[in-house]
Amino acid sequence: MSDDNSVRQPDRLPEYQVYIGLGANLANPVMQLQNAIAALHQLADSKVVAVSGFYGSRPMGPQDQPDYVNAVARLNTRLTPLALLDALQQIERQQGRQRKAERWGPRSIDLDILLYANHTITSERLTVPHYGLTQREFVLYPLADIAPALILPCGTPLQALLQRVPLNGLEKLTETCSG
Ligand code: ROI
Repeated sequence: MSDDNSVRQPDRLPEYQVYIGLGANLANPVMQLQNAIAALHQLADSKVVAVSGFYGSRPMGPQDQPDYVNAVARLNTRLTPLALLDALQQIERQQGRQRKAERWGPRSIDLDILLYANHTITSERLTVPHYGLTQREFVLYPLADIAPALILPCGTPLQALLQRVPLNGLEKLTETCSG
């Protein structure tokens, strides 16, 4: 019996552009980010197309923890938002991330979906754009490295947010890398 092509689901989802925030402040944070980027390069149905510079940042939240290293990566992906979230959480687990009771405590690696194309997602597991995106210098400045002309889904230009959010000691450690 031959397959009925007319009822098949499309083999491939459309490709979307997504931005992933990376942060770490334990167990050699620079290496944690490098390992996470290497893991992003291995993600199914996805391609890393740009990575911002690495930035040293002061901890947001409890101050009795080490400074962070932060960066942002741009991916083209055919993974759905939840499939992407699952994949990111798997990378976090592989890198020894332990979820502790303390909400804003130190972490070996944090991978957040900042933006998923122009979509707005509000579900139990996922809020996109990421709720901290508009206020966090350690997200906005790395994002501007690789997407200076970005307009958020709400219509606000990234450049307008940068005007409002001071550097707060943010320090560029390495250069941006594209391709
Ligand atoms: N603070 C900084 N500077 N960078 C982070 O990535 C970061 N991540 C967090 C909290 C604990 C909110 N603070 C942070 O999850």
